[in-house]
Amino acid sequence: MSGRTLTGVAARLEARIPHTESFTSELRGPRTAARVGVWLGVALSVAFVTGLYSHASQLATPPVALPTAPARLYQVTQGLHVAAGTAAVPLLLVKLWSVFPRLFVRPPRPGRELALHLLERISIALLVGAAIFQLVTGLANSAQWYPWSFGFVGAHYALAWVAAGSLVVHIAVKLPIIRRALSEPVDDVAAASPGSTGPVAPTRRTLLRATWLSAAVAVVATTAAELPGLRRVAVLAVRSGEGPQGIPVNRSAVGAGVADQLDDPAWRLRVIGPASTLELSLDDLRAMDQRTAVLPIACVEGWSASGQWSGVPVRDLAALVGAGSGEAVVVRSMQSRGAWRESRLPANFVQHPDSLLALTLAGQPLDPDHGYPCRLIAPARPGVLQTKWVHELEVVPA
Ligand SMILES: Nc1nc2c(c(=O)[nH]1)N[C@H]1C(S)=C(S)[C@@H](COP(=O)(O)O)O[C@H]1N2
Ligand SMILES: [Mo]
Repeated sequence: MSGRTLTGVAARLEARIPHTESFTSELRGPRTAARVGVWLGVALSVAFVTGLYSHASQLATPPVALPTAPARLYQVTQGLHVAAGTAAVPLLLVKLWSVFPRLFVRPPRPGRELALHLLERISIALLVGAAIFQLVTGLANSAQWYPWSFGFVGAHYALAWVAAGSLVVHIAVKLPIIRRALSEPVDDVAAASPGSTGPVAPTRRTLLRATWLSAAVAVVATTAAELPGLRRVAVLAVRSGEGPQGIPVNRSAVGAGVADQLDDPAWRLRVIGPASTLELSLDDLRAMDQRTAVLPIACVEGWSASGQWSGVPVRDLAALVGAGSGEAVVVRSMQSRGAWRESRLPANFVQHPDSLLALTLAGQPLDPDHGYPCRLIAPARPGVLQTKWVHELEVVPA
């Protein structure tokens, strides 16, 4: 191809790409973008902070001792995480729509200007890419749908830092525009003047109201499952409170491959400690002092449900084998495969009297799907660490 034809092709392409000015809607632009951006920033910040907390809760050894109270702490933070992420979806869509014409700004001539322009574009590409990745993977995860081959936790965590970093840069760069846009009225007075004739175009205020409404609907639809009477409107909540003994089931006994071991009369709980190792039958456990606590199962995927659990405090079992007060306990399931067959109860959680090796739920022996013959249930802890079908406890140094 000759140089001339190339220039011709480029010119024709250039003519087809719209210009920033080709977009004429008055609804787009900084005044919409800044207002939606503020709430998008709030939603992403809430998701980021609660996400860091959730991540720390799931580390084998958290960097600092995490609080064991209130019992609903993780339920609330993870509910906020999922609600904020879901609310961010309509906010992000409107935000992208409002600044979309900026995509077609022609780059300045080579030089310092161009370098700055490219830097700004790259940081926005990172921010938009990371935000979309986080919202899509987060929503898919809460639907328990994994249409990808990478590890969700690692990728979602890493991209959270990319999103947070590029968000800070973006806000810093745009601050002058944001401040000006927020100081201006949402709509020009003329647009809203009642005396004007002709068809009434939607105003920016209408667009913003519709946006807030969508975000609010998203929040209610993800969180209402826990509120009495509102369960039916929680259409986006994956679990709606159904399941044996009133609590949803994440992984069933059949799914975990333990169903045929549950009624084995030879079942014993092994408790391994610094001083001794014990083997306790179900009757031995039933004969110990029982404690009852109302505690939620709060799954990382966003659903949660409270139950009345009874069983033996883990610290009593640990004390039987010579544990002091500063040791952690590793909890192992009879499940032979899967990431959640084992969890570690940090020392401060072991000491909490409501950290139970539960034998009953709502006064009945555990349903096979809830972890019969016994399961771990502890306050302020992600559902994923509430190990079911327990057969071994080991006291380990903190
Ligand atoms: N052994 C074992 N324990 C487990 C799981 C599992 O797959 N295997 N799933 C965990 C997850 S992710 C959650 S949310 C809770 C759910 O408990 P439930 O099914 O009794 O509601 O159990 C946890 N305990
Ligand atoms: Mo879970």
